[in-house]
Amino acid sequence: MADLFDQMADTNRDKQELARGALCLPAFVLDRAEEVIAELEPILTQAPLRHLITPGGHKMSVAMSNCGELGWVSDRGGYRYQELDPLSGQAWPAMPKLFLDLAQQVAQEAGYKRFQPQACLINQYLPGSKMSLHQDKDENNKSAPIVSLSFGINAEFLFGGLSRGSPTKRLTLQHGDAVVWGGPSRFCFHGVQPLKDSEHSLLGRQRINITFRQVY
Ligand code: MD3
Ligand code: FE
Repeated sequence: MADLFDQMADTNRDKQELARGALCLPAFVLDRAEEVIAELEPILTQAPLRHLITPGGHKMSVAMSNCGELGWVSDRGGYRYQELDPLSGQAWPAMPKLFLDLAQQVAQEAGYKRFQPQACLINQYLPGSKMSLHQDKDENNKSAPIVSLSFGINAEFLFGGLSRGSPTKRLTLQHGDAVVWGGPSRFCFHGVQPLKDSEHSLLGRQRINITFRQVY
């Protein structure tokens, strides 16, 4: 029963600065969610979601794919951005204009006027999937922000400071939420708690997070 409330878009949450440079825009892309989800279908047919292997040899519980000129990948050799999907040997699917428009609108809200992401990483969480505390450091451009859009069931997001041991704060990311991570927050440690089972009316029992990255 709680699920029915969980998946309801809570549009009364306020825009808030989570940390210096980190702006949360609740429900900012809610009215475009169905279009975003429709755009994902052909992308994920061409470049299917897959569980990448970390450099340490662990299989990630989050399934990933990409669209755009560059895609983020991980294997025994390390983390990197590359032009070709290692599964197909082909270029990643193009980034839909809608995705770029939304990412730039979100960045603009936080004062970034020239956000030009080359990569869009698509993360799929099923119940139990998690992402351990980490920093995003694989982008050559260290001044551009990262924009994140969440869809489907709620996630408990954790973010800390610039060292792994800094205290962490929690935030529920809901369907349609946007967050921009720039300035001093760009290198904050962050992660996602194991996804609690629930059901969303558009996406079923999953969460999709898409992040936009200006690699160079
Ligand atoms: C804070 N993804 O793909 S999105 C990732 O929900 C990643 O799938 C999470 O962390 C997810 O690397 C979190 C929000 C996010 C994205 C990038 C950040 C928060 C961030 C970069 C710096 C600080
Ligand atoms: Fe991250």
